[in-house]
Amino acid sequence: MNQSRSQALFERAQKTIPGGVNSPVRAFRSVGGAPPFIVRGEGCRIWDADGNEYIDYVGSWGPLLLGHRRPEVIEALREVLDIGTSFGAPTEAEVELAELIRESMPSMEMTRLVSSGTEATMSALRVARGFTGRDLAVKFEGCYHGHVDSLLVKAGSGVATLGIPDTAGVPAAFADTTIALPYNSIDAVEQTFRARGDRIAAVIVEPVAGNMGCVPPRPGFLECLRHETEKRGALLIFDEVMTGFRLALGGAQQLYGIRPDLTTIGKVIGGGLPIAAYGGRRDIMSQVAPSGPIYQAGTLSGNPLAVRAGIAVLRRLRSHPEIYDQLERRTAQLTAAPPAETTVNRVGSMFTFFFTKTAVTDYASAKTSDTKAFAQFHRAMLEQGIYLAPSQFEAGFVSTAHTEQDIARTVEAAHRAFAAR
Ligand code: HOZ
Repeated sequence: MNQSRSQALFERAQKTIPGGVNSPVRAFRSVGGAPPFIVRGEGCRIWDADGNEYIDYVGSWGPLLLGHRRPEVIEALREVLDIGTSFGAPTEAEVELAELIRESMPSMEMTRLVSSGTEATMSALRVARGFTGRDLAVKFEGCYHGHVDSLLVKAGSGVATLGIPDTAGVPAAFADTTIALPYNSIDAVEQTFRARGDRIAAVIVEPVAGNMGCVPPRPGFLECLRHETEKRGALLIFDEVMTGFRLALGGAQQLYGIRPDLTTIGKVIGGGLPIAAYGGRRDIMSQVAPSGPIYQAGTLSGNPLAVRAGIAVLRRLRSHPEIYDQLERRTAQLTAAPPAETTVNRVGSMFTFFFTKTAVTDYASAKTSDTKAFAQFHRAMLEQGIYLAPSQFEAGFVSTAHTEQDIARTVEAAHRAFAAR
């Protein structure tokens, strides 16, 4: 496989960009080699600077549920280019998007648009603290909620991939406001609420974890979070940046029938443009400035390009509910026959092959994976034109653009890659 152009670009990039990338997870550190520098995408395919073609299961780390260059999204963007790309003033499209979000995810009675998932979780947490007058937040080990200072404690995603124990630059006082518990541990949650329930502002959780690989909630776990928070006057925040509109139109909260107080969304809602949002109960969101005292702002919040892309995606999803059955079938086909030495986790169109025989239910069990074996598998897949997230601690994503043939080709490649190890 020729990667000479990507190699050269990576070397050049490292002179002016830390690690040569604008987000650590892109660096291929845990699998080795230079990351392919991407020049183009179409449907479920991407091409790199050396002309290599890949079937893409990263999908820009989740946003591309409808694939690259979905015609409705491109058309919406073209329309915006004719009228102006940023005003820093309200537009009708923002109202339409907030209404579409509320219709799709009824717990989001009010929504504030922001530009990234990190902004959404940071803001939701601030709102929870402002609303409850309490400081502590419960999060779960291996979950990742963006690079919010206090939420980088025991975080998944790039923090897990790079094995960074305590992120430099996070003041101890901030980290001390976070209680990190094992994912799926009902006992730990109950015990923590018994001991400190009156000081906890919020529990923030990925209702299906995607940042330690894909880890579903065990039966009763989300229900326990709902029950304990309600009983103790804390807020339940579902971080649905990854799962929102992906697992169902109404996200994981629809799938599992739990109504959180606040929700963060991102990724799919932008169809590949930078947008995210937080929202939830009207009485809570009414406390956000200018209607209330909790301040949060953003020059590019509600940016017209991103908003119109979001409207195009939501309209498509709302008018084609069969999309979710298709995603379910395709991803089931992809994960149907995992080799004996792996454990596969899947929820809807999110999946991970863990290189361990242990059932993966939390961060500790995810870490039993043989990451060297994963790296070999990853390289073998890349060389066969299959582009997977370059880390054991990330989820894979199937899009509506993946055909049965694409999946069959991927399964064959996976069998060869497993056999070659
Ligand atoms: N949540 C994404 C990966 N798990 C973020 C992508 C990034 O960090 O660049």
